[in-house]
Amino acid sequence: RCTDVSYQCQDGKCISMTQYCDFHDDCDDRSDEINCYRPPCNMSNEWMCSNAQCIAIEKRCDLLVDCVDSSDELKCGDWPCPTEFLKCPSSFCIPPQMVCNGLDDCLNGEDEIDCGQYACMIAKFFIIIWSYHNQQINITALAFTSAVVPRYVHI
Ligand SMILES: [Ca+2]
Ligand SMILES: [Ca+2]
Ligand SMILES: [Ca+2]
Repeated sequence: RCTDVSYQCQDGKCISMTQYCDFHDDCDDRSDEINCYRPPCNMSNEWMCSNAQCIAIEKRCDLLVDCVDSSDELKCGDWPCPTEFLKCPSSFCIPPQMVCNGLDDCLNGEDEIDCGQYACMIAKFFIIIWSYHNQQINITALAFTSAVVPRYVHI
């Protein structure tokens, strides 16, 4: 009854083949998500969602929903962040570019506390800008300048 490019649910409904085993329930009886082959996640750089979907490990607790079932953003309190990421107290992991960027990303803005920014000239027209947060240094920009920047300046 379904066309060649569609999948027939056990109750007879036709869905697109692209909806078969895509982690969303498309058949009313959910038969498109039963008996799917789910390859195991690569545990060295992936995390397995509750629905067996694999996502990159940095996407766990990063405030954006990546698992279809949202399980990557649940139970973040004890999740240790990857190196480079800042852990908000008992909460999410903040990527380095969001630390000390002037916007509160942790619930109480802990990622914007104890920040500093420095610049130094590396060539006649280039300056490098970096920031620190609790002694963790992040290079934030390599900028073009015509201004005279002393070798090392707090900005
Ligand atoms: Ca589906
Ligand atoms: Ca996520
Ligand atoms: Ca921030």
